[in-house]
Amino acid sequence: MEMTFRWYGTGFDTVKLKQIRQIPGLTGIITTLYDIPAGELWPSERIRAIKEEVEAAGLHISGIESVNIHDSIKIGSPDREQYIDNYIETLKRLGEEGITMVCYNFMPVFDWTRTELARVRPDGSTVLAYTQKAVDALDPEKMFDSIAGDTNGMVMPGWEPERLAHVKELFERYKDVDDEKLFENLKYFLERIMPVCNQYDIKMAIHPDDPAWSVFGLPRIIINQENIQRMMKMVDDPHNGVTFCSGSYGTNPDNDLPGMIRSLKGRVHFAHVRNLKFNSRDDFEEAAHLSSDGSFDMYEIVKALYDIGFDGPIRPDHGRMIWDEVAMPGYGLYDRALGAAYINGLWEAIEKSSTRG
Ligand SMILES: [Mn+2]
Repeated sequence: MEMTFRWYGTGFDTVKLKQIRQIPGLTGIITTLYDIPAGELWPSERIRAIKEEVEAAGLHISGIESVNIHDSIKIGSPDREQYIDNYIETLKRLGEEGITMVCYNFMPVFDWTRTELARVRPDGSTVLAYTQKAVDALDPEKMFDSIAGDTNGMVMPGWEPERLAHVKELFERYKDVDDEKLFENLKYFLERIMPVCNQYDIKMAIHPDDPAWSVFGLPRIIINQENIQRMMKMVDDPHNGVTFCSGSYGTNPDNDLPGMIRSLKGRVHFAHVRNLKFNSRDDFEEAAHLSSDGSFDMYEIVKALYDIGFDGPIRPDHGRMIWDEVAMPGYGLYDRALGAAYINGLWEAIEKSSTRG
């Protein structure tokens, strides 16, 4: 594995590359062109510029999170062709710059969903949290307004105000899209992009839906082992792979996280490792990465990645807001740096105990 860190780019992220460079054992950056709307072509010069900026800081780009998928591709409307063509051309331009891991998701309308962005934990840190009750009581059109006040002035990934101004129309466009249709549209998209992925050896890594069930009646398919195996088989190419995100699959306590990882040997191209604390089945909050702070056995998760020979980028995921940091919720420097150090420690211990017998 290679330890990496998500960075939104100069002007969008409060964290600086020179700070990331000082996290021990961390060499890779996961980034994106944050201001380019889903569906638009990525300019080659912008790709080159961000690559040079990252390399000038003594790091390198290990992958993109994300190249977002236009709603027309997920809905399967006739205008999807132009957006798929753009996607293919963007992948080609990334491949030409030697960037060969691309994370994306296939969630309708909303990206990840949380009902609180700053729940206070007993130690005074604040975290993202989810309560089903709050979602059930909410009008989806108000979802954006309900969290907008908590973002520390930052635009949250997947929650761009321009797009969400049209939530009502979007819901209307998705009204005939059920799970089967969404699978079909995903298959169509993957089949169209596989040739360019093979040409440049680009590994596509689908991010799970978060939370891993339907919200607001919208279909959600990347939620469990059965569905993800169906997806791997329907386009059976090693370039069709996954981002294994423990915090997203783990929102459903029925998901056996280490077992899922083992079932995906050879198809895990990117790993997000984080912990959640369940207060009840319908209420969870994000925790420190350490096993004892949450509900997951982080050792077993990292061990499963080690055992399948995972050699892709791994990153700490959402961190708590600690030490008075002001940053995009989940994406401060301090707690994610602690997370990276902890995962590195687990990995070293697992590796040494395996090889020293
Ligand atoms: Mn994730």
